[in-house]
Amino acid sequence: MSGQLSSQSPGVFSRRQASVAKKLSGVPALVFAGGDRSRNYPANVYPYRADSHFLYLAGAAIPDAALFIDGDRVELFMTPRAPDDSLWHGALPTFEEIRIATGVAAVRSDDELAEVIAARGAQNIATLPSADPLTRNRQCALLKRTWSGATAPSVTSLSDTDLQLADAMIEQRLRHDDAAVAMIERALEATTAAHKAGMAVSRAGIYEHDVRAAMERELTCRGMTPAYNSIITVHGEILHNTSYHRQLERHDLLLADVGGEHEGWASDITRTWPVGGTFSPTQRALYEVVLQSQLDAIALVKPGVRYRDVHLAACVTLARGLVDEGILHGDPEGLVERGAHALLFPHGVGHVLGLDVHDMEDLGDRAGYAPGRTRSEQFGLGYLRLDRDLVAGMVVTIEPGLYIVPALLADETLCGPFLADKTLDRDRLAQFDDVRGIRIEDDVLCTPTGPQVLSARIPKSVLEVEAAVRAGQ
Ligand SMILES: [Mn+2]
Repeated sequence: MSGQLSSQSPGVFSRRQASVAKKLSGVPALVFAGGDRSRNYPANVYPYRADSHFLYLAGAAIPDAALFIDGDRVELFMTPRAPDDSLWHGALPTFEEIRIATGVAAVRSDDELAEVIAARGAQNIATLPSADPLTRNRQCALLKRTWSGATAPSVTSLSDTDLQLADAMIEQRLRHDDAAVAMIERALEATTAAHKAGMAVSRAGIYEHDVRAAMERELTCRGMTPAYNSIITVHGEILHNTSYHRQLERHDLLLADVGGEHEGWASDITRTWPVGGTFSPTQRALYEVVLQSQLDAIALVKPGVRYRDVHLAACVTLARGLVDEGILHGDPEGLVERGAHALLFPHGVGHVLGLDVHDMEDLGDRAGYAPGRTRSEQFGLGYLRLDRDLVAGMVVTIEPGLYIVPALLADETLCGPFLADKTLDRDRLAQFDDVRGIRIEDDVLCTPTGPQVLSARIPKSVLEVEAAVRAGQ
């Protein structure tokens, strides 16, 4: 983020603080910002990114700061400036400037934090384990906890008061306020430019990293960073492919999953386009199958609808398309019940989006799954990250895909039953050998009247995508 403080009105943060404080009903809570992390030696650090719960409540990127919520009073504790700080970092905001921008009652030196904790009793204070191991050690020391290990402890190891804080944050952050939606929309303006630039620059002979440079340039020149490691690859069937060394060929499809982050708020968009500017008949056929699946899923987004049903609807449309193409045989609903579609569409249709790309995944399925709901054990459905009933103000991604993964299709355990009864026609599938991976992803706001596609300006139909690629050739 630009500077340490948010560009948003302080009222945004004081309202959020008051709302979370109310949900805590008097339980004191500490929310840590997290610290710098070293890349290789202590003075060479990764770009600083504050913890998302802290950013949500304070909008400020201040390493090692902590918010203390006690009743309806919220204070911010941070390291006081040293005289030589301005030598390395320039002029920094004063405590009073930070107090005003973050909407808190007071900003205090973190020298005083131990005393404040002692006064309330460390065991009475709710907190959430930081994703940053150094901060977690500090939390443990200050609050007399025993979390250990390299990764954040699972929510099952949290105390009842910690869980009360977790649930307050979940309830608050699942339903975005207008300020949050505005920030996601800002991020999407840059992301829209990035995808158009990526399409326009694509041609045979250049490399994946050339497309990456063109796309991330659009984020950088708007003062943003990528919200996650960009995926830009002609091997879209490798779901988390973050290598960029391959050369583009004329008949390749290029899959780009790239989203900008604005003051911590994320966007998350995938498009797939033909490097040469024209889909082949086989590429086009499967692209249309994924697109129809995505459109059918988006149309279902409205309050009260169970997200798992959105996922299953996307699966049924996809299975129907694959039946029409002769790749699967059977009735689409039955195919989805048996999980046959998952051989080609193995992941969930999306997730919640906010400050985190997978919002609040630091809290595990407690955020993504409604109480009483748990992950399916079926291959495919088990990867679904969200199983809640949608509410107005939620932003979800809708991102079905189709992947031809040789290792999955050769796996006897997964494919055996579908080959034995001729559900899957591998010979027919082999005719689509110029397709490896296709995914189409939009960010969708759930409104009282239905879906609002926040990323609607990014080319998506076959004709729009082809025109956007050809525009640069
Ligand atoms: Mn996504």
